Amino acid sequence: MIALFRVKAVAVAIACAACSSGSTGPASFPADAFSTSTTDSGALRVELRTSPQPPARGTIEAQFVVTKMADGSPVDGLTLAVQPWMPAMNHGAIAPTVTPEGEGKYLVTELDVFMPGHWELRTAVSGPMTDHVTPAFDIQ
Ligand SMILES: [Cu+2]
Repeated sequence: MIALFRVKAVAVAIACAACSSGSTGPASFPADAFSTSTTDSGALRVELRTSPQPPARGTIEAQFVVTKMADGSPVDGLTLAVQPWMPAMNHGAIAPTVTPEGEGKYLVTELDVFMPGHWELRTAVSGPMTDHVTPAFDIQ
């Protein structure tokens, strides 16, 4: 009976570890943005949050919050194509998956920043409007 209880306790501990890694459950993002960028046209403002934040080497998740520069209203219905890029080394990484979540939020998953250094998220905006934005960060 005691042995069975111990097995259950270990199983619960493993399940919790998986949750907090962010790889299997919904990512949680801090209240404060990691960075704020403006699209090339100047029409949109893009807040970047990452999980973990600050971003760490490996496969991470990110959230873009897109709002109109003019009035701060959220912009839904966009298609965001994110190309991770290391400008200093002239190479990229596999494009992550982008899932619209409403209220101007776009969830970026399977973002594989696999090398230390400076990374750009070269992002093409299409749909109701065409634009471009390049949030960036450094990976230790
Ligand atoms: Cu590199």
